[in-house]
Amino acid sequence: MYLMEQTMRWYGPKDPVSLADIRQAGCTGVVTALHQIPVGEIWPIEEIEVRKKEIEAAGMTWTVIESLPVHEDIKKQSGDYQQYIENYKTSLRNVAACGLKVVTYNFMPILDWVRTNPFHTLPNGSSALRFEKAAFIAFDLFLLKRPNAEKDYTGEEIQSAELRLASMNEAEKRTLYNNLLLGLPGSDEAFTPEAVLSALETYAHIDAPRLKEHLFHFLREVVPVAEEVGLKMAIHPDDPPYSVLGLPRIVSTEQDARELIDSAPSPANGLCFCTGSFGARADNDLVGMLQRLGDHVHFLHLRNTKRDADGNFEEANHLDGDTDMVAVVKEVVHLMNRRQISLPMRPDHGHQMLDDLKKTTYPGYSAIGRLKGLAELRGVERALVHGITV
Ligand code: DNO
Repeated sequence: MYLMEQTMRWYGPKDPVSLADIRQAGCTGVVTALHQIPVGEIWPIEEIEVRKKEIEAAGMTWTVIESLPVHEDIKKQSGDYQQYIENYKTSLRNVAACGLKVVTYNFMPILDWVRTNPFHTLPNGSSALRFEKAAFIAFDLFLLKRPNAEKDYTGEEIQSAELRLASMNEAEKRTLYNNLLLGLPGSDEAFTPEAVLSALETYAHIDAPRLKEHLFHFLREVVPVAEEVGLKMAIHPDDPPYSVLGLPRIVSTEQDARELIDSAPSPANGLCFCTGSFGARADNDLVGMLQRLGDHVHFLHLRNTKRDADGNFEEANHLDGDTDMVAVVKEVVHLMNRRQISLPMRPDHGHQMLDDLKKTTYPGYSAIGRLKGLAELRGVERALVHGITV
């Protein structure tokens, strides 16, 4: 029987969650990146080796790279994008030379994941990441003041956003602002409003079909290199899986995933199957996606979300929420045993709870909540493998 390889994300030596913590959680693998290298620059073999040895000295292996980020110029096909693609290829060759196997990346313009509140207190006192639609629209229209933003919303949505803004005091507005401009995970930088507006402006002429063409071009360039050196590319879906701030988002549905795989057919061209991101859309059938696209799944992010009728969602316990996680894990077990491989998984995010409520960690990446999620997920898997499906 093939079981999932248990891993956790580690943000490197500055992460308050240590490699020893990750090992004690029961992980054999670590998911990390060379966060110190500016996006677009080549990852040198020496630095990859240093990080790899550090993880091995802690008794684990560096299983997956998350992320080898794609430079904005590649997404826009502007500036030096051809050079950045060449650099990307060199980095792929370097990580493969060091024995790494899976590379996660995303193609979301400017912003990665977006939440309105990374510290939403749940009834039991723990805290979860939450996306509140009215607050997000209030931010877009009245705090960021994105030109023409009102065209992206219905009259009803604008009205709810006005009411939501009126309910906030100045401190709450500032907090909302800062939450939304937290920046990419792994970076401490926040974007200034001017920087966001001018970055958004650079995408004014890029709609979804055009961004797809840019992604497909990138894949046609890098996938053959990945295949040659024995790497699997795993694209992370959009989070949330729809357009934000007027930006196109093109990895949100099964159709999107199918198109990107077909654009550069190869076993090396695949997905990071993030149940939390795909699952935030009611029209994504996660089990069906695993059945139909399973050969291209190279890495799993297991996480659950709970949506409501107003378009809000929050991160639920790993086994609760809208995704039937037991059904997903069952399908993953079938998939791994059909393919005769063990897929790396990580419990994606976790509630901030217990002692972690006093600590500052990367939002979503405290130790105890992730450990709880991991323990529940491996329990489900073990029970399924033993044929106990009460
Ligand atoms: C959020 C993460 C994402 C992911 C990137 C991959 O918690 O799942 O930030 O790492 O999108 O490139």
